[in-house]
Amino acid sequence: VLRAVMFDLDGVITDTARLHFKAWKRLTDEQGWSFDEKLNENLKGISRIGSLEIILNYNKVSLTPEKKHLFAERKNSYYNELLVDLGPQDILPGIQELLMELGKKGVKRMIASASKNALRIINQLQLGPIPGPYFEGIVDPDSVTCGKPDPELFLQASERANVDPRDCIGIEDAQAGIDAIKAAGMIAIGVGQGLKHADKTIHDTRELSYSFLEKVFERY
Ligand code: G16
Ligand code: MG
Repeated sequence: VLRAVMFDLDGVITDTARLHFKAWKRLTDEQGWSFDEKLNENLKGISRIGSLEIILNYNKVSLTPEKKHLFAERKNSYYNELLVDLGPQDILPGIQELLMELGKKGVKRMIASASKNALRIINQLQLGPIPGPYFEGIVDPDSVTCGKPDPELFLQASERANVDPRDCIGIEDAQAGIDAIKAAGMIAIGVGQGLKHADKTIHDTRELSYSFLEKVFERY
């Protein structure tokens, strides 16, 4: 039976991908590195430092670990400036209703995000505290050695929820995330286009509901 749902944050609960894009764009413009929306797609679900490495590779730039750390920090300060205006109006449609419905049905709700800003974002969206009315738990990305597409983040989420991965659905907007969910042995729902290996793909978060998730779960 369906006992827990693992939520990705960026792209599923709120659309912060555009803010990540703006922050990376500011940094890369300053440095004269190329960066565009297409490359940004490859950064979805990837850690901050991993994202920087993808950008550096693309530009054939090599840096010392210290420099990398510095640039990653700078991107994060730009990103944090953009987060100031984020509020409940930025929760993607249908998500709050889904969270409430799952809570009533006794299905656990976990956050499985690669973002170190996840708690701040959840609080700004007024979906906190954790544990609280909307979420039972969250994985600390600092405690994860291998990021998405490795299953570790999702496996930690199921451990924390004390639920077998086979009784979980993961919801993701990134290919790395879908791959991570499948590697964890969970059912994967993809939000967006061109996602491979998802058990079900939707175009809009409005399509999500308890009965929809149950149907997807029963089918697999
Ligand atoms: C998110 C984004 C990624 C971002 C990563 C780390 O993951 O999709 O683009 O690079 O978090 O974010 P931060 O710099 O805030 O630690 P997710 O897993 O929520 O989609
Ligand atoms: Mg995401």
